[in-house]
Amino acid sequence: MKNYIATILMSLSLLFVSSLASAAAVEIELVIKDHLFFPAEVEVPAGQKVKLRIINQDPTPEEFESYELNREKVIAGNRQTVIFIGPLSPGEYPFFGEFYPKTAQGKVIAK
Ligand SMILES: [Cu+2]
Repeated sequence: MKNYIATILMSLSLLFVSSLASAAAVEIELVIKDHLFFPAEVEVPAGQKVKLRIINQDPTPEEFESYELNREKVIAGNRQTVIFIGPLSPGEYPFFGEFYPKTAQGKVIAK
């Protein structure tokens, strides 16, 4: 009987952990290199919170900036950061690197 209860408790906790995992935000990587964003077009699921990990591979700092996403954050050279965006309505949300705006351009596309 004790084993039976332990088995039930264990499967319940596994269910709980897996539902937590599926509720966690989607994570997407965005790399800055040579003052460009890779990928320049970032596809994200609409209607969901998204974790955007921004990895600056340049030795110089860059500022991720987007009026449409209402986000701005400085990433030091050779460092990374995380920002949360969304849930977004379907559409396009431009962003740029404020320190190198001529080259560092991209957009989030929510579908
Ligand atoms: Cu700014």
